[in-house]
Amino acid sequence: MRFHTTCPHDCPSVCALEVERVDSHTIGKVRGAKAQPYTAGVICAKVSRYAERVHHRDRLLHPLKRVGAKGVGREAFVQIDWDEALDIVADNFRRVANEHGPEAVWPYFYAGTMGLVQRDGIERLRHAMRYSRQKSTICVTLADTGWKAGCGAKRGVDGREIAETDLLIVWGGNPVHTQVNVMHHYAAARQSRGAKLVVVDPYRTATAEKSDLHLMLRPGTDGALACAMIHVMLSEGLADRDYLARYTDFDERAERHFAARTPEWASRITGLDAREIVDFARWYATTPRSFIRAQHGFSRSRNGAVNMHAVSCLPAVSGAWRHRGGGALYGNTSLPGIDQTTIMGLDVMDRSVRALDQSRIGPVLTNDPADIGDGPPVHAMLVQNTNPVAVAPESARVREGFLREDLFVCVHEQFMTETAAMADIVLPATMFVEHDDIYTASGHTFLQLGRKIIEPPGECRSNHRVLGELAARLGASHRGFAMTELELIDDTLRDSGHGSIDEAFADANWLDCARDFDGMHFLDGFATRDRRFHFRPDWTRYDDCPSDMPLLPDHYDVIDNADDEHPFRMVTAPSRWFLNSSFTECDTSRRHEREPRAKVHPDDLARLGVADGESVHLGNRRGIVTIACQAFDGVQPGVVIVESVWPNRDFAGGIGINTLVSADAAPPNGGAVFHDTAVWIRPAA
Ligand SMILES: Nc1nc2c(c(=O)[nH]1)N[C@H]1C(S)=C(S)[C@@H](COP(=O)(O)OP(=O)(O)OC[C@H]3O[C@@H](n4cnc5c(=O)[nH]c(N)nc54)[C@H](O)[C@@H]3O)O[C@H]1N2
Ligand SMILES: Nc1nc2c(c(=O)[nH]1)N[C@H]1C(S)=C(S)[C@@H](COP(=O)(O)OP(=O)(O)OC[C@H]3O[C@@H](n4cnc5c(=O)[nH]c(N)nc54)[C@H](O)[C@@H]3O)O[C@H]1N2
Ligand code: SF4
Ligand SMILES: [Mo]
Repeated sequence: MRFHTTCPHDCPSVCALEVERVDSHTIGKVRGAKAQPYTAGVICAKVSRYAERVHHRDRLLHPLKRVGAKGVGREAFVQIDWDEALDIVADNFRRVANEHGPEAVWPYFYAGTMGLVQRDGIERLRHAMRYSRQKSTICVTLADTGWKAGCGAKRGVDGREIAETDLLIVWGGNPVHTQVNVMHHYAAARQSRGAKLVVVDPYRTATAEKSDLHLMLRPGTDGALACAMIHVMLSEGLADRDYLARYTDFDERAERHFAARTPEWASRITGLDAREIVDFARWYATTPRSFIRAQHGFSRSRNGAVNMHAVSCLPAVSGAWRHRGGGALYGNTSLPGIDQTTIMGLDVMDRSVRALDQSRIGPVLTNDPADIGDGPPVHAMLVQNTNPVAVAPESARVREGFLREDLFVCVHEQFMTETAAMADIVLPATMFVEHDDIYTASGHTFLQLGRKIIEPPGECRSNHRVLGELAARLGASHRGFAMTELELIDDTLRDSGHGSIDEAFADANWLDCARDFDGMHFLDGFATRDRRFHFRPDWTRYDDCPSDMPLLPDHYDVIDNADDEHPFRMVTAPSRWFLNSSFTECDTSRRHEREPRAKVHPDDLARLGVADGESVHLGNRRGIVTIACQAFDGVQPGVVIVESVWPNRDFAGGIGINTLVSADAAPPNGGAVFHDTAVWIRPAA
């Protein structure tokens, strides 16, 4: 039997799947569902082998209590039963709240599953108990802030229109690794219309290898490139002046501003040739059907919000928004308009409760005054759907924090991750084929269902069930805890105007929430108050907006620039066979990725006196990481690429790459800066 469901991973593609059920406890093949119009049967290689992950020998099957040292692994734990495990968690949360106040408890989560019920339900427990809030900044905050600054909402052109473009520009993303469907639609455009592909990326990615033009700029300099392109369009009469006047706030001041942002100026900042910038700007401006697929990578810098906004200005200058196959897409997550009040318990949230920054978990757990202030240190945590010991910035501090003896931690997980190994109690979690959920998507317009297909192995329980059991023990009251997953989904769909589950998904396992052409292209107005696109964003609406934020798109020079001591700029881009730290437990993925590697320009290696394949130290004031280097001429000299996220334990001494990444919160609204790190390189010998 084959069942329709949805890939739960933290990936813009959110592919519609068909999963074969062998028996009530076993899945077989996982394929893409051909009939879903965007994902159209295409899925990545990782997920097509998903039976390997579901039926993995290392899956956690029973609740565990730690009796040995923190951070050791499975051998430090003994098996206990569910009631005992949940009682211990509830007792500790109650004890900590009594001694230090409820803000000393910090439920911590992210998007290991993107299902709204299983991912966000932890918020309901948090709000009902007045535990510390989480400001979720590790992934989309910078890009969201930058995109909304101009367009007003997280939506854009329908991804299906990539198949109808003449020029696809993949900006700061590597869809061959991170969202395969972009490439599938592009292949259709190439075949039917001879469409071309341009990639803007600091290194020659697998996507760049398929491109007609690769603009290999320095990391964190996209604002300069975009401004110079605007300069060329304005000064050469290639701008759509009628569009600018009708749909944007473009004015004299903006005109003067861009007049000073010349290709020569941008060349010095980006390391690109001025000629290359001019040629690309002309090509872009003279191709009505030009589609910018703005991804996340170029926003993961201290100036990432400004850079995302600068890039989002391009189709407003060229007028590409007017045309089918033209415009831009960063994400379409807001389209289904989901009301998550019941799932997240927003009706009982108290905004006066402190919010701690997810990406600063290292500083938070080591009691940095900048984060903790006058409040209580964090003394208890429940962690779901995330592996911060591997994925969060400043790993050394994250580790130091989790090692605190006065911190009680419960981790609900599918595997003994490096974070789970730090826990006092580990609870075994279901996978998506073992529970019910609904999914929105950033890369497309569909709301999709994922029903339970098989029984969970061992004693695994869903996030929703665990939260309900904890709520009962802690006395957290909210109607959401009394509902089943399917009831919550049904209720949420009705609250969001989509009818019941059966109504919403009467025809298929997916519901198209796309607007009409004018809506998707903002031709009926942008989502801003005056319905215009804003070249002049209001950054000051964010509390942490510094006074030097540029008023118009620019190169905002707050990045971790190279200097004499740290001559290299490091980007930790996603690898193909891992998804963040997920799949690092799977043999097939590990075999393909082989080992952590630093891609360094051959001229740099020669200067360092290091041969291809030798070990080097990468370092800065946060630590030193040992890693094999690979001679690679697909970067500018002075740039180093480390595809991620390998667990710390795969590096010498257990010191992984995020040791070097800063936990600085990027302006104006926070956000982690994974691709903005200055480092030195030295031979390891
Ligand atoms: N295989 C695989 N798929 C994934 C993931 C994974 O780890 N592996 N992660 C998932 C998640 S959580 C997310 S959020 C998405 C992210 O996927 P994307 O939206 O593709 O974004 P990133 O992966 O952060 O970055 C991708 C590219 O940005 C480039 N980049 C870095 N800095 C700059 C810059 O300053 N300017 C420009 N122009 N480019 C820059 C990097 O070199 C990299 O090639 O992918 C998801 N899918
Ligand atoms: N160096 C570097 N670091 C990065 C990035 C980078 O580009 N470079 N990217 C960053 C980005 S964009 C992101 S989004 C973060 C993501 O980082 P994480 O949110 O930590 O993502 P994963 O590493 O995939 O870990 C998700 C975990 O959730 C568990 N899980 C999955 N489903 C369920 C479930 O239903 N219930 C429970 N209880 N657990 C579940 C999985 O087993 C897995 O261990 O990483 C960031 N870290
Ligand atoms: S491409 Fe992304 S959404 Fe699609 S199957 Fe792979 S991980 Fe899942
Ligand atoms: Mo992410």
